[in-house]
Amino acid sequence: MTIYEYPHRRLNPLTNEWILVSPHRAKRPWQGQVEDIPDEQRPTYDPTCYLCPGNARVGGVQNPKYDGVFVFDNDFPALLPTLGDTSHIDNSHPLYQLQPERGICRVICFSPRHDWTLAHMPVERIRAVVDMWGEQTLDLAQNDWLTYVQIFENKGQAMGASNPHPHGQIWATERLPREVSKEDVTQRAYFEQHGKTLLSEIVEVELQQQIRVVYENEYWLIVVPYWAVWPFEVLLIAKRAVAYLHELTSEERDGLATALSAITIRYDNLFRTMFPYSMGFHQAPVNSGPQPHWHLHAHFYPPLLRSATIRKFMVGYEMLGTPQRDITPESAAERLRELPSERFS
Ligand code: H2U
Ligand code: ZN
Repeated sequence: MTIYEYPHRRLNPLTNEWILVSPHRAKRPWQGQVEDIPDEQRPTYDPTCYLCPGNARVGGVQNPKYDGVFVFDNDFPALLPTLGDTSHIDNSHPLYQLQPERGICRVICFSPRHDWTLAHMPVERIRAVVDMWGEQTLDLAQNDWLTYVQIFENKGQAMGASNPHPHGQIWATERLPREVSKEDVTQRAYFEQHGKTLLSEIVEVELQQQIRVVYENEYWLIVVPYWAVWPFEVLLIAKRAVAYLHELTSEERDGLATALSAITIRYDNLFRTMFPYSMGFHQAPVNSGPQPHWHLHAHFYPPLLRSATIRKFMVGYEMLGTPQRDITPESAAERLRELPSERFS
């Protein structure tokens, strides 16, 4: 057996953290039953949904009868743009440190159609979402005290989404979030040493090796990263080393919409279900000077392992030791790559 079939560690160069791969465990009999859970039947409009056009939200504000993409300030924001009374802050003990954190939280409805997800949406409609993500980044960056615009989507109950209506969130913060901060350090170090972005090198190697490629078009590459933790985790990388969503050309935006459609459809086809995940973009910090080391990408973290109902839990050793996976990233990529490009129905 080669080392690829033996327990080994792999380095995530974006976070500089190791993960554990235990490929031999995947030899446990693959129950493999693809549970055929029929698509949950949802109406195109749900009068009780707080995100559907024309409906009242929890706080009482009424949504407009929007037709495309609709953004509003989160009625229950995790961050506030104003600073509270900071006079009681006592950071005199080095082990008890506190920083006030300001921010702005928004919700973005991808479509008026209650029954759709990105996997159902026509590419032109996804393109409108891509445009809005860019617009929101620029708009939020007008606040010079914000340094980061985090765009993300929680999809499906398994990932804690509060509502099936297709939507995502945007949290913009005064400081860099933890994951972004790790990627900032590693990408900067790589750029300083090699004069090109870390992810341009990854794109080059992945295109050469092909074994982890799930999908590719002229402008975007989707791979199961070498260091993936979640069974069907993917990384969506811009082929050009662009730093921000709003810097994408029109062709790159179309390419991104097509790539998002391609991966979400394959995900749904994998277990013939509305495939849950958390996804989000990592773009460069805003209001922070030139960022030549930053390379735009998105992470998809889906929890499912073997079927629509069997998920991977990040517990035990993962919480206390190191994240671990059974099936190799290469075999996950192969399965995803071979799925049909049209959504099952
Ligand atoms: P999630 O499904 O990812 O939790 O996102 C839904 C967000 O929508 C959540 O942050 C907000 C919640 O605070 N929300 C409103 O702002 N208004 C509402 O009427 C319902 C939900
Ligand atoms: Zn709805």
